[in-house]
Amino acid sequence: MNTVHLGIGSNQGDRLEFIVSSLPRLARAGLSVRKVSSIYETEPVSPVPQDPYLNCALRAVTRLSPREVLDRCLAIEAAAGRVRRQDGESRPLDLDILLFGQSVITEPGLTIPHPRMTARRFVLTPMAEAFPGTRHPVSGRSMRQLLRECADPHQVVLYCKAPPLSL
Ligand code: PH2
Ligand code: MG
Ligand code: MG
Repeated sequence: MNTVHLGIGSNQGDRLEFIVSSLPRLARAGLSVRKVSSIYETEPVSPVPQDPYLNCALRAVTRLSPREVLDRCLAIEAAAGRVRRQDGESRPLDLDILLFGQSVITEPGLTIPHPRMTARRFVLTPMAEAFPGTRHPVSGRSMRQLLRECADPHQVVLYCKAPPLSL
């Protein structure tokens, strides 16, 4: 079994519902969700104006490979009505692989750890809350340390407690 950390985001439609309903879908896809952070409302990090996001992070265990996890995340995003036109645009659901154990992977379409996670407060705040001691495999720094060192000025505010894990 491998441990995977995902970041979840939504800034379209019923954001909370998109996030909460992705949890049983992940479970059915072979990702056994063990812990979910609180949900935060976050200022969009984007060159074009867009609506605020809800973001959270979770830990799951899985027998799937990193590529299989990616494919299943993309399928769940598509089922939520996500249409990919360009990078960084608004989306009902975004499921990003942040960490896959201590693996470092650079393949077409699949970069782990997520290349922008250490620069983003909307990723590090939920990660540091739920998984403070988890270490980044390249820098060796914990999520707590990375958040303390993060210079991202975009606002991140607690929105609601972790959704219940009825699995
Ligand atoms: N995702 C992006 C781009 N910008 N900003 C916030 N606040 N939250 C996100 O999840 C997010 C973003 C691309 O995936
Ligand atoms: Mg993303
Ligand atoms: Mg994504």
